[in-house]
Amino acid sequence: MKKTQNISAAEQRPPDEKITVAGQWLPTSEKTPGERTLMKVLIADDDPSSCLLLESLLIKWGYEVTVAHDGDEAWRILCLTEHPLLVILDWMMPGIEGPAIVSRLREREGPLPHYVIIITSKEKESATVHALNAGADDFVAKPFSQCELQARVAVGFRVNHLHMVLMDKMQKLEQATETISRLARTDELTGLHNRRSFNENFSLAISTARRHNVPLSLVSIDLDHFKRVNDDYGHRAGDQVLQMCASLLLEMVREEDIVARWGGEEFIIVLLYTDGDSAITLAERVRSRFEQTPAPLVPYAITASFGVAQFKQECETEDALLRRVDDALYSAKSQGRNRVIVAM
Ligand code: GH3
Ligand code: MG
Ligand code: MG
Repeated sequence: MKKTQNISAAEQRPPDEKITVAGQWLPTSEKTPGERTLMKVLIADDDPSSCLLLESLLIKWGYEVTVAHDGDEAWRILCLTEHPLLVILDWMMPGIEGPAIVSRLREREGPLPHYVIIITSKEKESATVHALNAGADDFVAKPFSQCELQARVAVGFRVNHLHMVLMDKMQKLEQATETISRLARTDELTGLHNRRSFNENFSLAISTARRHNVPLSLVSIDLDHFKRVNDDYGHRAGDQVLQMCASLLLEMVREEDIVARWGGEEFIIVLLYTDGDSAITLAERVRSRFEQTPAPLVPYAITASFGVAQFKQECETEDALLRRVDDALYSAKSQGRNRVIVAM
């Protein structure tokens, strides 16, 4: 004889889940704050006895109930910042009627939509159609079966729960995208803008300078004899020097200036609203600060060479400006390092 497996529903359940009083599958025995929010239900019904019955049933099933005795009161409650997302509305009430409340709700739904059950003694098929077309999620005719109503309210809870899970995942996805986007633009060692971010910001700054006819200058920086630091004191010492230089640069510029790691031991600063003379002053201040700041793990201060160039609005391309500032930097190197040279 074929052996049949007779497993009860309880045995089939995953071990870490349980059925709550609302008949819902929920992870673990404790509800999260979000799930507790979802257990809040608004009942709007002008018939006192029907209202009382609904309220006592829902409380018995584990929900937290708010009651409104007419449509206007229901709408006022639904306009409060913290209000139930599960809504049971009588069709005909003084003030705004059930279907009209649903229509209003649907017009202003946010990421967590309401689940609305319309409940009424109107039994015609057209009433169901009207309620659903107005935006209701479900329709229950009076007198209702308690089991059926419990199951239908539980569906509402489940749908709202799914919306909440989805919203949570979307928020996490947005945060992850933001983090990835930030990392893609940041130099890992120094936290400065990387080359990609520099390119974007540089182009934007050049456009602004052209459009508004405001000055823009570049300062290009290359640490002197940096290879020796690595060779003599190790790569870790070299990394720490780079981090120290980045911190000094950030300390010395304005918030709106763009400081980027151009590559290796080279940095570049975009100074919008800054003419060549002011850029020279800044470069000279930085040069002097580097010279006077003891480097970590290295027994001497690290110096740097600087090229400075002011953007020629009328005629210059981005590449031409970069070439000029680079040439100035090379001149600083060839003239003995630890100096600021202005581009021709
Ligand atoms: P100069 O004064 O002519 O600029 O000489 P330099 O030694 O600074 O220039 P060179 O181009 O010969 O060497 C640059 C060195 O920078 C070599 C490379 O190993 C080092 N470097 C580049 N990136 C990093 C980094 O991320 N960490 C460390 N520790 N060193 C780096
Ligand atoms: Mg270099
Ligand atoms: Mg160098």
